[in-house]
Amino acid sequence: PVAVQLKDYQAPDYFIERTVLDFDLYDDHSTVTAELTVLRNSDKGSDLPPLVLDGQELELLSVSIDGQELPSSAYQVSDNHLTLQPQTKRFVLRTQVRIHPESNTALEGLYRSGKMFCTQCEAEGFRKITYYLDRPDVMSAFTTTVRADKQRFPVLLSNGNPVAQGEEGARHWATWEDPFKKPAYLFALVAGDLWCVEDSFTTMSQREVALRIYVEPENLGKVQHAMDSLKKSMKWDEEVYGREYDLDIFMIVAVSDFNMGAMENKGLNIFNSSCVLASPETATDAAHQRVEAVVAHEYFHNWSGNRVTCRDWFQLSLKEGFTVFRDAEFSADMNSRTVKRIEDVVFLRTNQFAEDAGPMAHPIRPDSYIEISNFYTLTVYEKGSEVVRMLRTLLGADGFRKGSDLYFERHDGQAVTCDDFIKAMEDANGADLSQFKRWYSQAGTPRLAVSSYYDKASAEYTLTFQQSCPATPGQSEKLPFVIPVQMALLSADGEHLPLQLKGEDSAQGCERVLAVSEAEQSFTFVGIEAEPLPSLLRSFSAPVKMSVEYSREQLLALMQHDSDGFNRWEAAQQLQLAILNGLIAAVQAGKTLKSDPQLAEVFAGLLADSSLDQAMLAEMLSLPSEALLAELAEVADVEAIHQAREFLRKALAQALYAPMWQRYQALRAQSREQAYAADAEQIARRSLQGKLLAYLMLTEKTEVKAACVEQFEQAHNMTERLNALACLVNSSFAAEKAQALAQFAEHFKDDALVMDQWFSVQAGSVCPGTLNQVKALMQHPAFSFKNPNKIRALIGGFCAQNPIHFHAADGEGYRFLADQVIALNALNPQIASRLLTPLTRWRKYAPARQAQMRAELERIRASGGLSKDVFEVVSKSLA
Ligand code: DPP
Ligand code: ZN
Repeated sequence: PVAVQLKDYQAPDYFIERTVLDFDLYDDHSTVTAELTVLRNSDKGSDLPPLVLDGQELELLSVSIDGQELPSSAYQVSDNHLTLQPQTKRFVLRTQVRIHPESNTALEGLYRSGKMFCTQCEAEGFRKITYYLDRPDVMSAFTTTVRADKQRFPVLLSNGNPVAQGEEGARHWATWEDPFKKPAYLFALVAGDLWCVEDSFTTMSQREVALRIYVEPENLGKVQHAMDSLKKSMKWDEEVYGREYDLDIFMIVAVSDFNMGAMENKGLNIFNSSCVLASPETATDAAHQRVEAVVAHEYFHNWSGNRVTCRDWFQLSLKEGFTVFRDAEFSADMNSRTVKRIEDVVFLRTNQFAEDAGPMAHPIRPDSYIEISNFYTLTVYEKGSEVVRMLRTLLGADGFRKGSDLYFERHDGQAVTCDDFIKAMEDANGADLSQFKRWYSQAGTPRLAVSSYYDKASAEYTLTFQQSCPATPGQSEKLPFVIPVQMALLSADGEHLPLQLKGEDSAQGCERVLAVSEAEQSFTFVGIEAEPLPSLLRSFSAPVKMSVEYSREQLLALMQHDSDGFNRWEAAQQLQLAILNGLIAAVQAGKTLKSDPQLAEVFAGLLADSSLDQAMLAEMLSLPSEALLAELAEVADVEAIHQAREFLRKALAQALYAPMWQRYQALRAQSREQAYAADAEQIARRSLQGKLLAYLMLTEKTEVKAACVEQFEQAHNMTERLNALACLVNSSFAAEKAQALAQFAEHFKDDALVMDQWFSVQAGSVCPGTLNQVKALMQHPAFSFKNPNKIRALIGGFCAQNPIHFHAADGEGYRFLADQVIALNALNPQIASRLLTPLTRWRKYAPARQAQMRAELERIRASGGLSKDVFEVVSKSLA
């Protein structure tokens, strides 16, 4: 396989003005007729080069131009292309192909999910449907007719508005027209026996939009939350970005077999059912919040992605980074802003920082790829969102809005680049972002070391920042980034001091943003009467690893007084990290572990503080995960990390038993009395309750066990039930564990999404024998190797969420993962490649583990018949 390079980009030789599609769907094959109005790209000359259409796994039945059937000598067909020689600069090309959705296990293009037909075309799935110029800078108006059996497929959907329908014996058809030009990756089709919940939304210009969420009939009771989320998203995008919806109808369809979370096809979003369906009895609070966020994300793409799309796939972060930022701000506005920020930063630090430090590291705008599906990454999405957030921090909320208005206005209907986005931000603000753009081209997580100097005599306080960035594949040297450091200075009694930089006439508020742009740079504040305590990188204003030497007393002061909620939490994290690192070192030195009374004291204070928001309290009581500790370590010592963290958890549970038990009981009592709502206050309460129960269960006290069983059996919602189940599964109470698992499976055996949770709870168990249990569960009737959600829940759950067992010293975990990747490679390359991630991190571990992990990567490489997806990840990991 060869790599595609950004520098080789060329505009297309031809455009497709109009696309008229006709689908005839049958159980053993389908035929697709495409009539493309093709036009020479006049910018590229008046000659007529060959027309090279993309196409894969298509059986070509006929080709004609302007109504004349072509003899087979007039075109060439290869594995990936149909090539022919145009005679005029504008013509209608008609092709007919036969395809096999019924045997499409890669879930790319047109495929069957259960009884229905559906599509997934991003990034390059459309070429598995018909011959086409399958690239995002070719935008076309689509008219689509779908024909199928009337009884079994009563609902026939495609993008845009419905314009005609009819019947032909046992079959029927429907025609849809999408007036907005779009690239083929936004095409969608659905046919099935679906029911819908209908609602409507009145836009800011008083247009009535019909909203429909289609599901299989048994799921009708689980769509209200998604519908509410959709209406909130539509309103939010009008208020915050001035963006109005444009078609008369907006549809969402829930599909059980889906490689990703969801897809923003114009007017017809197709969703993984896990990102639409939610009810109190079957979905946790986290699942409810995920539905809200993903519905918003896909809806927001209507502008950031669809109306303005990407010129080529190197620009993926143009739509994804921006849209993740938009959905994060939406979620922050709907829920607790600080908690949302904490969750996102924990996720970024644990997973994206690891990606940025590994063999697949790439800038948010990559320079090359072998398989674009491999670049739907945390870097492109989450770091991409952080880059957009930094722009807003640097330009201010108003400046950022001016920039986004200009971007949408200037580029509506176009396929553009990240440079165009930055240019709009520059032009709207008269700003120069040329150095800032290094965030788009340089990979790796920058390091920011901070030191301070206080001069009592002159009342000056100087902060000095030194930035650097480690080498990443293909990039040994990095130039300095622009790093916005949002900051404040606290006095000894917790006051936030006015901030006046040397040379300024007056102070400019008590919080400001320092733009660090040099390798080493100092900022001197004047009028500082006593040495202050700096609060830096507030709200995590840049995706960097910052190091500041804080004493424990200073961390405690920040925890108490910092007006930035994120930094209060961050101070607690830093304290916990310091203690955990001490314990890890003690394990490694073979010393007996001693508990540190300070953290218990701090936690006791937090528990006693009734003014503290419960969600914040839950976050502050959460120790850094084993995965985060591994990422932060030079060499990740899996066992030492696990032992140290478990020791600390138990020590805290014992030291704080009384206040935790009391608080837990009070929270549980409140839960019993109140009907479930997925609102911020209740979510906060259940989150804290869950944290406390997990600590309390470590004491193995009988009264806690009984409470846990009670919560498992009596809870009226999945959050409490699943929290209790997870506690039992990770405990040594074998009888209760077995009974709870059996009871749960019996009750929910027909609900696929709930069974996913049942699989993943067991896959994450710290108890001995988990790998064997996972292998046994692969034979469970509710498991399917063809369903991505099942693979993610059970196999992914074990390999990515269970470090102590995945990294078992005998190498069985690695062997297991390699076996699954080899088996999945032929079936579903995208999922196979994604599953591989934990093995790509081999450099993080000690030599013995490195050798075992590499050996498994090599075994995969040698297994033959590798998809481009798996080949790229394996070969880059071994390079
Ligand atoms: N574009 C999808 C998303 O919204 C992924 N296929 O992330
Ligand atoms: Zn997206």
